[in-house]
Amino acid sequence: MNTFNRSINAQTDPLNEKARQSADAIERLSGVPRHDVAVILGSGWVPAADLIGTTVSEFSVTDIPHFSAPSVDGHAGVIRSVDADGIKVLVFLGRTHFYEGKGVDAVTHAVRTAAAAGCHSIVLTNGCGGLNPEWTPGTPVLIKDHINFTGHSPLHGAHFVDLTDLYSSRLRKLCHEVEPNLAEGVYVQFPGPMYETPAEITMVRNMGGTLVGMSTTLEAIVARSLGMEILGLSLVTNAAAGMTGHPLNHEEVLQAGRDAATKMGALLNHVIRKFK
Ligand code: 8IG
Repeated sequence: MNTFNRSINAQTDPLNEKARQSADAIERLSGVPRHDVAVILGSGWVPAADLIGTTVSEFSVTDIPHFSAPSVDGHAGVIRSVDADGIKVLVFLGRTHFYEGKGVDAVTHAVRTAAAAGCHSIVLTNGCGGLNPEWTPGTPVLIKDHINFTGHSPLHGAHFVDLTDLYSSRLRKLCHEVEPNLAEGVYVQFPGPMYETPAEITMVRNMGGTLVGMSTTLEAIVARSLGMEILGLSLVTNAAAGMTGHPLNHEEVLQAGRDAATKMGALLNHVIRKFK
C-alpha cells in the first residue's frame, strides 16, 4: 500500500478516492500489497502481455469498482499482476478511449488507480498511424513528446502541471540501451474514432507531429500530475491517411500487432527490469 499516494489522493478529490477503492480491490484480488510499475497495453500490444514476466493473477476490469468495460475489438478489459524479477507490474490489457464518450475521467481512471496502487512509473503503449514513410507497419517508436489535440484537459481545477520532459528522457535512454535504433516521434492525439483525412495529416506534419492516435496524451498528463515517471511507446500499425493511397482498416491494425508482439514483448520485458 502506498500511504503517500493514498493520503494525497484522499484529500485531493473524489476521482482519486475512487482510484483508491479500485486499488484496494486490486490489492485484495491479487494479494500483492503494492505495485511498482504500471503498463497500459493499447491496440496491437495485448499479444505482447505474456512476455512481460510471470503472471501472478488476472482479473476482469468488471471485477474492480469504477472501471468501465471496454467496447473495442483488441482491447481485452483485463488487469494482470505480473512479477518481472521481483518488480511488481500492474498490466492493463486494454483501456477506455476518449471516443467512447464516457468522459476524460473514465479515460484516466486506470492511471489514477495505478498511482493509488503504488506505481511510480507507467508505460503507456498504443497503436497508431505513422507519418514517417520509413516506419512500416510493425515499427515501434518511442514517444518523445505529444500534442493533445483532443481539445480537452483531463485535470480539474487550477492545477498547473509542468509537462517538460513529460516522456522521461531517462526512460527513453534505457530503451535505447535495449534497442539502439529505436526511433522517436511526436504523438498527436485526435479525439477519434474516425481516422484523419489526408488534409489533417498534412496539418499534423506542419505542426511537428509524426505519430497520430486516439489515446495516451490525456493519460500521460494525469500520470505526470500524480508524480509518475512516464514511458510512451507507439507501435506504428499503419501509414497515416493519404500516404499510401489505400484506406485504413482496424483488422490491419490488429494483424500488425500480432506480427510485432514478440518484438514488443521482449522490449517491454527488458526495459521494465531496468526501471529500478
Ligand atoms: I492503430 O492512423 C491507429 N490508431 N488517429 N490515426 C489515428 N489513430 C490511429 C491510427 C491512425 N492508427
